Amino acid sequence: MENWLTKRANLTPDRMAIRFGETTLTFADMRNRVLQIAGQIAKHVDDNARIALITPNNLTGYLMILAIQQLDKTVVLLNRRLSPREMAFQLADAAITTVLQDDAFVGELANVHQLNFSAILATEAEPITPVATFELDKVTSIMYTSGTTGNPKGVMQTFGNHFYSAVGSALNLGLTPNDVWLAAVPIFHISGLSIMMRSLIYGMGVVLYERFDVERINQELLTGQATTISVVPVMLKQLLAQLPVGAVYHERFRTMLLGGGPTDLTTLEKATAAGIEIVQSYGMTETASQVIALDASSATRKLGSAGKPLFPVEVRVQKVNDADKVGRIQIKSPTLAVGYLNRPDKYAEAFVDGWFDTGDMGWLDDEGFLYVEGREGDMISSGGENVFPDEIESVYGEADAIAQMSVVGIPDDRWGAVPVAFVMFKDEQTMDFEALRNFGRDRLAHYKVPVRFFETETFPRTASGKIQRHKLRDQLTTAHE
Ligand code: S0N
Ligand code: AMP
Ligand code: MG
Ligand code: MG
Repeated sequence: MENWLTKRANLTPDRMAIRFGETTLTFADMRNRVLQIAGQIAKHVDDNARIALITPNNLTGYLMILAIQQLDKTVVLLNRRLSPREMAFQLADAAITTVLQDDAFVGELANVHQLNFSAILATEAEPITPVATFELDKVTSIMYTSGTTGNPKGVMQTFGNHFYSAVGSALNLGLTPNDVWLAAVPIFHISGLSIMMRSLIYGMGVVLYERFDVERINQELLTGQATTISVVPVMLKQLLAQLPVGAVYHERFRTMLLGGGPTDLTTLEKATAAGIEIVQSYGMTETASQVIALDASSATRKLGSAGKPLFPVEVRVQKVNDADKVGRIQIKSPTLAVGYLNRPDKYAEAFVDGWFDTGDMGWLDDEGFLYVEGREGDMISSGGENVFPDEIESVYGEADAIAQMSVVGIPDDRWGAVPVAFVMFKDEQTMDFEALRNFGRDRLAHYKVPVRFFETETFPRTASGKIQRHKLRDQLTTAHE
């Protein structure tokens, strides 16, 4: 396909492309800014450079992603909340040479050239020829995803993945020339990057938010400045909690796309009263965003369901026994990432008879609606960020005083769920709360650090010796800190 930015700037040059704070760019403006930045980046990197980006949702970071595309390079998007040590693994795994970073990022990263945005923007641009075509099989973005075991894996997303994802979304949600999508979900996650790609493909405006500023975002939606917003469940709850009594979102507002987890009846009813149509969805980094969606009209009748597969997508549930209700959720979709970087073995293992196994469990009702019943490995979703107990336990296993740790998720008013830890110390050794907390915060993204630690002398185990996390969770009422 022709370069999407070139194509878009030719088709609808005067349409709004992005608003960030006080700045608004049309698609023609955006192309000019992006080509300028691409020329500035080119001055600093050679043809063999492998680029990663660390940025919050700001205009420069957004344009940087588009500029890297213009240079025909793949971008590795780092979760800005990761610890430097977690980033170091991803940088080494992806053989990154150059990190383009927002000036607010202060971490020192070994073996890479760190370039601040301000330094790039102060450079005299080199003339560049933007790439002519966006080949659908070209890997354009890589995002790391953690799993139950082993190191995080780099998910390789192609232009074709993003294209089919945008088309599948539009065929479900519809599309009007006045659509504007508010992006407060991170552009380093597929929730946010997919909005950027839809914008180019649809010719749709984006309103970009750096912080999840609940009050201002509600104002945008009450006054119809955006027609669509992507949220995770905790964002939806906060928006509703801070809505003035009786306030109703503007009639131009069409859809709130909810991903990352389901919602409950009370929240749905509150949303309906505020004129908010919620489209619940299921998707993952590997599927380049939503692949299953539930319209607002079926939300009450199919409470707890994530919906039906989008037009380009097929879903099946693979059960161990025919009599089982729940099985493994498996997907076929042109949006499916083409591999895990350097891990063809892990990618191959994820397929069963040509179906991609998501690692999630669920069931299909007789009308084909999918219900997600949780994920293997007791994954915790804290504010839409995935937390894997095994990963936390393994990092704390490096502490001298710790003999054994087991992490479970507990409900939390602010984040939906948070990790807590049961810890067994070695003889005569111990660590207090501060020491345990700091040990984690030095090594892990802060949202992964257990919020409470319970000392224990034994762990409930299966006959084969595996710790039974569900029993630990049940014990929480009797445990002491
Ligand atoms: C909820 C968010 C916005 C909270 O961030 P906020 O309020 O900006 O926090 P900060 O000011 O940065 O930090 C303040 C303190 O809070 C801690 N903290 C931040 N986030 C979390 C968290 N999630 N859990 C626990 N603690 C957190 C900070 O660490 C800080 O504390 P200190 O100072 O001690 O460090 C933010 O978390 C957020 O943006 N969450 C959403 C992430 C997300 O988008 N997840 C989805 C990932 N999945 C996918 O992308 C696939 C599904 C998908 O594509 C999709 C998903 C949703 C909607 C649509 C789609 C789609 O299909 O298109
Ligand atoms: P990520 O790996 O960050 O892309 O997050 C994707 C994971 O979030 C999925 O594999 C699921 O475990 C979870 N998830 C996404 N959507 C839903 C949903 N609607 N209900 C339950 N879990 C979900
Ligand atoms: Mg350095
Ligand atoms: Mg994942």
